[in-house]
Amino acid sequence: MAGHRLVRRHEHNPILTPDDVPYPVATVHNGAVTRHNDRYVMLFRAHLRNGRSIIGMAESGDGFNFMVRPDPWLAPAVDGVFAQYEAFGVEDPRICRINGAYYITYSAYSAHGVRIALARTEDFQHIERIALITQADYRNIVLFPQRFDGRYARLDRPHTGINPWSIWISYSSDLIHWGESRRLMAPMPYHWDELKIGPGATPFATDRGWLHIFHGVFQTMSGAVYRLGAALHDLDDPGRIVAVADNWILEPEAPWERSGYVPNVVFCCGAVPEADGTVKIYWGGADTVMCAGIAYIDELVDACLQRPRAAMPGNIGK
Ligand code: BMA
Repeated sequence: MAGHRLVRRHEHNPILTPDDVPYPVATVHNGAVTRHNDRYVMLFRAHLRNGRSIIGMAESGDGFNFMVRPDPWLAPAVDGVFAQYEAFGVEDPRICRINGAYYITYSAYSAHGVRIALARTEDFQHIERIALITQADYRNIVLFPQRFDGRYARLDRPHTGINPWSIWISYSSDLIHWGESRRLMAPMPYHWDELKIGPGATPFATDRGWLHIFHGVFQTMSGAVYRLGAALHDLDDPGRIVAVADNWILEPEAPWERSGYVPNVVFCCGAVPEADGTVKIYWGGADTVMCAGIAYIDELVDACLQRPRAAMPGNIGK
């Protein structure tokens, strides 16, 4: 269908810009969103004007019109082990609701590299930092919102110098100690995601599997292009991939996605499935603004099932 887009952009994109933030920031991007008490809560990343990031919070009644809280929600810790590992900033949060509490995984940057920290809140007022749950160098961790055979599962993205950056799965009985890690999905050579892929939004359940919106990167002569893709994981065993959509589901098209702090980037940290069969998808545009759109969940599932590609393309392991 001419002009058909799986993800329909909201008419008032960008839904947040640095001007909407009541403290000085250069960007407002890579926001995670969840529903809390019939409202939508967004935790976003913002670059301060020294180039380091904090996490801010915004709230909305309809999931599109957000008001930003007057102060940052999470700034680098000033004491203890977190201070040592967050000194360069906190980035790219994801939110996962488990048993009535919200667990936030975010990137902690420091001279030691980038690792993932886990925090917990029940009301978005009080934040408890729990633990650093990876060593360096990891980014982009999404938790599944339930246990599988008694164990939590996460998708993660270690950095690697040998094979292209890929999506792995790891398991834990307490959300703190993780293991049994296994590589699950790899970039497809000469494809839109050939340089690297990484977890995006917290996966949500559909009748055909967990739907996971991830990002993929392609290197061009004028820099990298970040797009979004979709994958389905088995409902009972998220370590089994049902299908990965061959085509991307969203690419930088709007002016604020094509130019900004980092050009040609759509980067997703959150999606909220709705009872009417749609999902609200949130992404950072050019690492500068927040954008939103909706998709029909069935269409995303069909994109995976009807035109799948290998999860682990052939040249892996050479
Ligand atoms: C990644 C991360 C993201 C960012 C993206 C595009 O490596 O730094 O936070 O959105 O690059 O610049």
